[in-house]
Amino acid sequence: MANKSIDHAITAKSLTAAASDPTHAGILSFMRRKYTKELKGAEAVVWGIPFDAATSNRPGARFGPQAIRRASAIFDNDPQYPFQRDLFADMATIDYGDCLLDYGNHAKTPQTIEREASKVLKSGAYLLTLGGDHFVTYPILRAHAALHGPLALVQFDAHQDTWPDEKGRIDHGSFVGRAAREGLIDVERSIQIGIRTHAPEDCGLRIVYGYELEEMRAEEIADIIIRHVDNRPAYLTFDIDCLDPAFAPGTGTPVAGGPSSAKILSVLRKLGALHIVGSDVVEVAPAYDHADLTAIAGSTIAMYMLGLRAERLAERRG
Ligand SMILES: [Mn+2]
Repeated sequence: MANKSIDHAITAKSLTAAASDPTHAGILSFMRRKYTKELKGAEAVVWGIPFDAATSNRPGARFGPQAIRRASAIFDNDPQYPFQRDLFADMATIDYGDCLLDYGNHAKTPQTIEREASKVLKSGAYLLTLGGDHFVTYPILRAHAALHGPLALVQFDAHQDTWPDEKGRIDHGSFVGRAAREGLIDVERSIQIGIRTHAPEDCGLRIVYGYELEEMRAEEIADIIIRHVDNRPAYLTFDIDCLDPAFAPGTGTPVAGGPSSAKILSVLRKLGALHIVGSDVVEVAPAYDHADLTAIAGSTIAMYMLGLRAERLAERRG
C-alpha cells in the first residue's frame, strides 16, 4: 500500500494537493477535495444543493450531492482520463459542502440559493453545483447573470423545462422559460441537447432532439453547440435525464431514447472552445439507481466540467 493516506477531505495540506485515499474508504467530499467554507484561495468550488421539492414526478434528488460525492471516489488516481492531468495541480479546488434549506418552508429557497451562489462567485471562483432537482439552476443562473449579463445556456436534458409558471412557483419544469423572460439567458445563443418531450413553447432556444443525436457523431454535436454559442459566456447545465435510462435510471423523470454516457462524454470533452463560466449536474436520484450507474455518470460529468476548467486555466497561464 504505497503512498496511501486517508481522509484527504479534512487532512489536505493545500487546495491543490493530490488525494490518495483508498477508493472504498475515507471521508467522501467531491473527488476528495478539502471540505471548507473558507473561499479564500479557491479557484473552483464544488457545492451541493440537496433539494427536490420542485419535482413533478419521483422525488429523491435531494440525495444527489451525497451520491455524486460517493461515486466520485472512483477517481482515485491522477492523471484523470481523458484530460491526462491532475485536475487540481493548477486549480485550487474545494468542496464547499451543501446549501442549508428549510424543508418545510420553500418561500425563501430561491433567495437562499442565489445569495450563497453570489457569495461564491464574488470570491472569483468557478462554481460547480451538484443538485438537487432542476429548479436549483434558476437561482444559480440569476447569480451568474448578475456578474456576466445574459448567458448562453447549454442544457443537456430530456425536457425543455419551459412550462408556464406563475410568480413564486417552485417547479423544476419551468426554469428555462423563467430565465428567458427575466433576461438571464440570451435565447439566441442558448441550446438544448437531448430533448425528447414537447413543452408548449420553446422560448426561442435551439433544440437538438434525442433522435437527432442518435444520427450524429459526437464531433458534429459539439460543433453545433460551439457554433451556436459562439464566444458568449456560457452556463452549462446537465440534467442527468439527458442520458438514456439505461445509463442513468436513477432520476425523477426518465425518458427512453436518449444518448449513451460514452457519446455525451465525448461531446463534453470537445467543448473546450466554449467560455463556460459556471455549471451544474442535477436530478441524480439514487433511490432509483442500480449499482451506482447514475451516480457514476453524474460524478464523471462533474469531473469533466472541472477538467475543461482546469485545461482553460492552464492555457491562460501558458
Ligand atoms: Mn431538466
